[in-house]
Amino acid sequence: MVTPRKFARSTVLGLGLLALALPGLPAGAVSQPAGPALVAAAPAAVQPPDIPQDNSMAHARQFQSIATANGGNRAHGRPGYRASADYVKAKLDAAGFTTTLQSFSYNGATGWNVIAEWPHGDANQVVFLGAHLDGVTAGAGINDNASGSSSILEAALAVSRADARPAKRLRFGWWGAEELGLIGSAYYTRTLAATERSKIRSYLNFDMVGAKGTRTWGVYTDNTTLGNTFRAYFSSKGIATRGVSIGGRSDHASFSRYGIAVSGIASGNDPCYHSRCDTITNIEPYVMGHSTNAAAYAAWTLAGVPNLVGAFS
Ligand code: DPN
Ligand code: ZN
Repeated sequence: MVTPRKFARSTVLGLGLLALALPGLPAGAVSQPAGPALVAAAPAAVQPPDIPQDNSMAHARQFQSIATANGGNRAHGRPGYRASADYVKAKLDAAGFTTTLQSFSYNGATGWNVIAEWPHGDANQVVFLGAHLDGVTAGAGINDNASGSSSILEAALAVSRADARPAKRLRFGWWGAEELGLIGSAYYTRTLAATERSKIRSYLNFDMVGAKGTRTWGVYTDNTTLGNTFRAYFSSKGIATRGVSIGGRSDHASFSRYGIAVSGIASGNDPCYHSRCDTITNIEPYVMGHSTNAAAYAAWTLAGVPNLVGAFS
């Protein structure tokens, strides 16, 4: 069966030939399989991939397994945190990212940020996506925040699968010790040279993006232009959004304090917030799928990935 994803690669001419070749259908019956790329020639601008829901769910299941195998949590200074960082770094290394495990010290324990850069595009213009990788000690921390960690991990892996050649530089960050006061992200921005900080054009935050039952997404109110990028994704899917103000409660604040433009998305109500029941059943594939594709859409759009054939695999 030909999938809509395959159609997205085809030119209008290609579609016509395909229609003629399809057997068992009356003339004229083959018109428009779903998708705007089919009604017109492919847009010259960007076209991000369509990432299956299960891709980011598979990472979330791994984080659940890591918690289960390490005393039930993935908190700062606990073995489940380091195992989470190792999982993320291994995936990114295998995908061709330039990765760094950045250590810091807090509360008598070593914490870790994982930073991954896609080594293409203008290094003077960085588009940054981030998520905190730690959880509270009460549970596995799956919506908070295996959801965001898995979404941006899968968006990064999609960049690699597409072998994308963006105009700007894509960098991803997984922050340690967010739950103790944005410790890892604050360490990263504080210790970055001012000249390097000034290259960061935008920072997008993904914290609690998988909550079961979410049907409208929150878009951070911090920056209208960046927020519009997320709104464009969701409106293209017929999904409503609302503005949310996270203030200083998550890692985008470690960037906005230096004047960097920030935004982000959040899922809906989470009754298991910071609780033992924030497990794999607290998130939902549908929600993870859209949060992941919203992250990929923002990465593609803001970094300017050209719409080349082969960019969809
Ligand atoms: N995820 C919350 C935390 O890390 O404790 C912060 C937060 C609240 C983020 C509300 C998004 C929305
Ligand atoms: Zn969080």
